Amino acid sequence: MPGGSFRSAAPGYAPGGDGPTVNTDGEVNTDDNASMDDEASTGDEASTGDERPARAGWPGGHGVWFAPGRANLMGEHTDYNEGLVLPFALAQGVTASVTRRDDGLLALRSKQMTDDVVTVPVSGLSPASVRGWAAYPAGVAWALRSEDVPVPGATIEIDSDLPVGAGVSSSAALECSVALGLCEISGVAMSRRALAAIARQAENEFVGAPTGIIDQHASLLCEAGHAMLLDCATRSISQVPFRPSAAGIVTLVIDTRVTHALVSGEYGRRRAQCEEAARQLGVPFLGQVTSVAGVSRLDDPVLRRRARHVVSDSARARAIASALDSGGTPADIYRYIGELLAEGHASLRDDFEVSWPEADIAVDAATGAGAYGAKMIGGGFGGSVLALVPAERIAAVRTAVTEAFAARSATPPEFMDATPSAAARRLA
Ligand code: GAF
Repeated sequence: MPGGSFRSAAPGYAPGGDGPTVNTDGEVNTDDNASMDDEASTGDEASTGDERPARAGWPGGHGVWFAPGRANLMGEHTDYNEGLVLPFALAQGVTASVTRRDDGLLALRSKQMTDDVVTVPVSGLSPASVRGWAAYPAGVAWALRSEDVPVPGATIEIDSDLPVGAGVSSSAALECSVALGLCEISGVAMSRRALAAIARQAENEFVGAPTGIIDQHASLLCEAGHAMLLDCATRSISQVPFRPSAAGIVTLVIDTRVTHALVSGEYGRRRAQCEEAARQLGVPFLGQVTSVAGVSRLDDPVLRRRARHVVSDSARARAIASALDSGGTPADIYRYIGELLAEGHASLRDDFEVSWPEADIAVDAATGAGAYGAKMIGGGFGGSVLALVPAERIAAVRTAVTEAFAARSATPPEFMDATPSAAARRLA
């Protein structure tokens, strides 16, 4: 098969196969591009080629930080199962303008929520003490303080070009932009991995959404022109070259306009089912099951399907990373990845049961109009679909999806180019 070595990694779903090398120390190690220096900390030294040194503390007390959203090529609901994920950062994201203040107050404003200005004393923050969008930045301040970071008062002004509840990780982008800013005005340098943990802690414990680690890691650690294979058990990262536009391919996000909420019960129920499946299989996490055959011992058909999704999606993530790293012919590689996207979507729809009608419509319409493949991204029950589309089919795909939605009287979808972009950074 032309460019065919990557195919060997896919069938059989055996994580641990011949994917890109993963360094167990958690360092990036696979390709010719500079890796994210995890010890370089919070500021402007991200993967953008900006060589200025990290600053632990900024006497000026004001700055602007940007953190991107993400799309996930493969590995949905595998993060909290300690499996593999393969996200890439978007060009779109959240900007946080952070100004230190001396009165101990945290004032939170958003250009997208102008009627919801929140002002709270930083010292009075406790889980669930702030609700709505402001809980995310407030939660970050709380989580930093719980790690003994002396977060002062601050005025934080948010702007975003990410749709909320669309499965592109607007919450993590909000958390991560604020985390970078608060750390720096507090005079503390933290590694990006530590910041990802802080941001996740804010989401889990302050907001109350029982999410995994993919979104915060993607926002803080992805690299431009790459997808990031993250082993959620070891936290090892491999940056895999991913430049679809160089191969004449568009990565298109189709926002189905059905919004989701991760604090709602279904996400937590899936997580509990996975934990129960792992318990019955005698492993701490499903990510430790290395082949789909390994889940057949589960008697309960629902638990068996949930586990099969987790194991097979991890394997697909590794297979896609291997394909991208294979040096094969781009058309072959992307056609193959498209097949895996289709498999991944079917698995999320039928085994994990987190898809929703508009996502299935978008996947079918996009594929029917010439996309190599498409799948839902994010937690499910609403949000977006990611499609890999040959550039010459992009207009046809958009039209087909729009018409399919109109035929079912669904809210018209919105489209977003998903260009693999750089991680969070200081803008000013
Ligand atoms: C959401 C969660 F926040 C992630 O942790 C992850 O589980 C994802 O859904 C599904 O892959 O984005």
